[in-house]
Amino acid sequence: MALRSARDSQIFIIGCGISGIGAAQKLLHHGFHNVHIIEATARSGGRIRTGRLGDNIIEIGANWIHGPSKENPVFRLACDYQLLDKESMSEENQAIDVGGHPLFVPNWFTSSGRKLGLETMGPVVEFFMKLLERSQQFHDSGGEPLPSVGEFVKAEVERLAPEEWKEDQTNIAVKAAMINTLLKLECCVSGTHTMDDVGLGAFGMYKTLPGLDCTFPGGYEGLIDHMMKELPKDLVLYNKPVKCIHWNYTKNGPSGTSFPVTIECVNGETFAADHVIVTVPLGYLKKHQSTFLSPPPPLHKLHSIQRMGFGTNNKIFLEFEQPFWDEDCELIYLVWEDETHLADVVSDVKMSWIRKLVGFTVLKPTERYGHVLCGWIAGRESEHMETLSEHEVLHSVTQLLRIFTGNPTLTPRKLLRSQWFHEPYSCGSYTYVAKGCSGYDIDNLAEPLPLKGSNSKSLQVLFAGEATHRSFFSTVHGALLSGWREAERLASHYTPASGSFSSKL
Ligand code: 6YU
Repeated sequence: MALRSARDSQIFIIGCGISGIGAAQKLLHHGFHNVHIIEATARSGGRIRTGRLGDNIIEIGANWIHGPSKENPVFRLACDYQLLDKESMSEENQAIDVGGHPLFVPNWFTSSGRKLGLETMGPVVEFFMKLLERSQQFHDSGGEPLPSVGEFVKAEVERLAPEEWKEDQTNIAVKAAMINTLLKLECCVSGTHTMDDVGLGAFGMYKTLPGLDCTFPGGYEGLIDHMMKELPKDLVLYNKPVKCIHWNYTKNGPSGTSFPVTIECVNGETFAADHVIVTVPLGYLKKHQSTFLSPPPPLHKLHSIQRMGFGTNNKIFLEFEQPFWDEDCELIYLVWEDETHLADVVSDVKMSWIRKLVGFTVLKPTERYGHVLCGWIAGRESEHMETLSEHEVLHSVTQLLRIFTGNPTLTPRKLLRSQWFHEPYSCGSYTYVAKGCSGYDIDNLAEPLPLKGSNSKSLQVLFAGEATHRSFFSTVHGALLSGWREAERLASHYTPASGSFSSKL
């Protein structure tokens, strides 16, 4: 019987996003030395991607550290690597708790070229935020009255608005249109086509951490660069899309060793492994569910892959000569005054996709960025936008802004947009808990193969990535923690007491 040390185990990680990099770091730390990452593209970072618009650094993928405080591992790493400015690291900043909705200073523009004042929008935003808070509470209390967040919010607006808005009967139609804008914004936050697809009972599963969301002055990818510097140079095999993971498939290696997993790449190369940690996005798994694993995963895992939500949220960056927004403005909302019927989707995606572009965040500080806006658009309208040329998108956005500002000559200088749905190794932006799903679906996604109780060698295929984190799905810190979790799972499998293992195990 050939004996190998646990530390000799051949471990492959599929995907060089932050979860894969985190898993590799932890495994090396535990003394495993045959660790490799196989990455489909030519770069590390996955959905953390920093780009440029002229001289400006822009984030094409992840933007903020959500909840930058001690409990957030991304914040801790960013502090260790000295990647944040002083204000973001201050105790004061860490103590602010906004429950995942930072209070940006807004400007509200409407489709008749009006700017709405605080007296109109303030109470509507407050009303809407209370409904969102109530939506989150069903996770603890149960008994949700409707299946989705969208249906609940719309029903409650219908029920409560007459009383809520009775003091100020002016602008009633605009207030309903503002609710639609806020729903469209939530589609961007949740990464979904419509809030009607987001499960009400599971909405509160997502947990926020204290700390006022902050950005990386030098770009999010700086974090990846620093993490990569701590890994051996030849650890990542780039440009090798994995086609299929054959598990429960014993292959004999040199000197009598046997491996239960074979990784087959698109280029025909194969790699024999004891363990594989899969970190590919849920969108990719959904698209390739029938071919990525052989044999296919058990039905309950497959059903959870199918049921869980993975949507698109894209950004459209615009640079201007001069700002048309107030100096202190951090977020621009667009309100279509004719959208008085409560809905967060457009009726004709091809003709009216631009209506889903909910607004813009203003890149700050101005001394660093000049006058750059980041537009947000989610859902199938966003996926359609990706199919248009940059010129067509620029034309539509320019027309839109001319209408909303009432300035017929307003012209952005430059545009750059993301296309996450058509990225072949992402197939969308991030995970949400869809209608009918619960925490068990996330547990099913994260469950290693073969299942417990099987006679085959255990922990052949493990699953990490943001979609597998029960309370921090859709975030960078959730992804990192999931990579660490799976590395720890392997490390504790080989406890010091069983420091060696046989090929029979
Ligand atoms: C965050 C933020 N943020 C905006 C946008 C996007 C995302 N996120 P990766 O995909 O990184 O890595 C997998 C690798 O696998 C990759 O390199 C592939 O090439 C490779 N691969 C795939 N197939 C392969 C194959 N066959 N073979 C080999 N390799 C293969 N998160 O914390 N702050 O501001 C944002 C945002 C536009 C697209 C974000 C944000 C999400 C993160 O980017 C994402 O979770 C992690 O980077 C994923 O890392 P990973 O390693 O798992 O995968 C109530 C409630 C609401 C719930 N949601 C509220 C939270 C809001 C989240 N908001 C995000 C918002 C923005 C703006």
